[in-house]
Amino acid sequence: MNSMKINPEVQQALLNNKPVVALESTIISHGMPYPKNVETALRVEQVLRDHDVVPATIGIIDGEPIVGMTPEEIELFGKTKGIGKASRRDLPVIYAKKLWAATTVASTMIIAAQAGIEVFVTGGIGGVHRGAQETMDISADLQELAKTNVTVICAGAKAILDLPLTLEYLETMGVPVLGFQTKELPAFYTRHSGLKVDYEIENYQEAAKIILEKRKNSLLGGILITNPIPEKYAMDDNIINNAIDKALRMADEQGIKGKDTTPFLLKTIVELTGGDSLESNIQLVLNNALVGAEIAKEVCKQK
Ligand code: PSU
Ligand code: MN
Repeated sequence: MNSMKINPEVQQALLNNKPVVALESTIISHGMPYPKNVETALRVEQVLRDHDVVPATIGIIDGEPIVGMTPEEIELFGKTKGIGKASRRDLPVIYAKKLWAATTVASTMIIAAQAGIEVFVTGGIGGVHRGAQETMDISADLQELAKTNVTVICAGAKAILDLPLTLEYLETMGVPVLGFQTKELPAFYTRHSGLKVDYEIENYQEAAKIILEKRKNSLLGGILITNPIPEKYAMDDNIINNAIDKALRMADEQGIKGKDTTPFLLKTIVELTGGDSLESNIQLVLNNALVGAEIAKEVCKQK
């Protein structure tokens, strides 16, 4: 296999069954504007450290996966224009051409699993896009959850996606969708989608038990744990839904397609909400880090 650069602190933790949480870099390079992207990435790492968990931000530099980027590398990923967005299909090309690339949920899962990291914290996952009946735009994140052994903690999926179809797809793919202290699938910027998750989990211990049962019984694939944004940071339903509808119309008019769709929608929604959606986005990621840290610790404890 390709060589991989595992940060010594991460390596040490993994060897000693100490908790490590993986973090993605597409959220840095393509999910938020500079400098908030870098600030947020470093704050998320600090939340993990404050809970005695080692952060491992993942990205690709000169064709080599980095597991545990340095603050300097995070800064570069946040401000350098032209860093690509690599999902599963891009990896062999990025490796062969020795390119830099930010990793999506799918490719971060692949690299995390290769490094031996079970828990991965992010904001939102990709899913089935609205209109996918025509466009076939379904994020590779969903297929990855079906086959790669990593638990992803997110704030649900954004309403830029078709949430009912995203849940159907995950069901077909055999991915457990769990609600952390909720029965309802959270919708990223808001706590409510009107859709049910498969199961509610009540605490960290229960989450770790489910993860370990899945591994013990060789039930391949990921687990999706959805954690609602704290009420005080949630957006007003009308405001966010209007912004989402408008952003979707703009994407359509401007012919935005493929891997550009998600970054375009996120950026446009930030503009349309005067930055409010960015603040919600930051807060929900920090909140996911809290929950992810405790779950990672429980997994180590119960192992
Ligand atoms: N959702 C967000 N912020 C993000 C992404 C999703 O709120 O930055 C990124 C993640 O890296 C995710 C990717 O894996 O977008 C999905 O892109 P696509 O829909 O092209 O698969
Ligand atoms: Mn897509």
